[in-house]
Formats: sequence, C-alpha cells, structure tokens
Amino acid sequence: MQGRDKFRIIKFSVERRERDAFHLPEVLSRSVPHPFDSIVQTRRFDIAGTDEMTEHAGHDMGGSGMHTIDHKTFDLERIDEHVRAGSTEIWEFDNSGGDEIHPMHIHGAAFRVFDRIGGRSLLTATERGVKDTVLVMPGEKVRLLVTFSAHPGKFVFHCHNLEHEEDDMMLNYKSS
Ligand SMILES: [Cu+2]
Repeated sequence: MQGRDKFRIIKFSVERRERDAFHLPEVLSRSVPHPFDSIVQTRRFDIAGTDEMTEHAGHDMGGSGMHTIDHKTFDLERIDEHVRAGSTEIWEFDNSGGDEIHPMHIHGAAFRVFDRIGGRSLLTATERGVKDTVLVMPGEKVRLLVTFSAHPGKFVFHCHNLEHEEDDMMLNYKSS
C-alpha cells in the first residue's frame, strides 16, 4: 500500500522484432487556452482528510470510508455539486494537510492544470496539455480550469488511487 508493500507485477519477454509503418505526425495538435473571462465559479475540495471514526476501525480497503473528499465518502444517490453543462470553473484540490498521494480524476470534463501551490510548486511538462487526471502530492494544492462536457448528466470525480477509490473517495456532480 502507498508504494511500501511488496507486490507482483506481470513480466513481458520480447522474443522477436516486428515492423510498424507508424510515423510521428509533423505537427502536433495546438493547445487552445481556456477563456479566463468565462469562469463562472470556484470550488474548493479538501482531499487531505481522513475520517477519524473509521480510521482506526480497520484497514480492509473495502469501503471503510477512511479517505474522503470534503469529509464525505461516496453516496450513489447524493448529488454533491451542481454545474452548468459546457461551462468553465476553477476547481481546487487541496492536499495541504495530507500525507498521502491523490491522483484526482474528473469524469465528463477536460481541464488544464492552472497552478500548484506547496510541495513541488510547479507544473510538469506533461501537465501543459488537456488533462482528466492530476497528481496531488502531500502538501500540495492544485488549481484546475475545468470545462464540463456540453452533454448534461450525472458524473463522478474521485481519487484514482485504487485503494482510495475503493474506499469511497468519490463524489457526484450533476451537469445540466
Ligand atoms: Cu487518493
């Protein structure tokens, strides 16, 4: 767990050489900046919290509710946030007080990582394009420019660390 446990991985043995006609494109896709003047709202989510009531109750990784977003765990029937389809917002994932790594993933939206405060205090080269997941290390707060799909619906956002998402570190948002 958290990179400290031993685990088995699959091993691939390459036994012969193959040919492939693939060529890299001459020009890569252009990145289009978000329209800043169209940001309609800012939302902040505390992802550092763990539920102290259940933290000591067991470590079965099976929905014991240790890991939270804004001190909440997943409820299929609850809508946690309401957004406007096609709109752009600033979403802030705050792991300032946390001691675990959270790769945060948003469904039904594409975002740009605007900045990272604390921790590494920088954006990596791979964070300059359009993303759907952002890594938030302990002590870090990231701000994202999130543009929601034009299609209305109910979507989730969650930590993509398998142990954490299985532990209900996930909320719903409704886009309409
Ligand atoms: Cu996590």
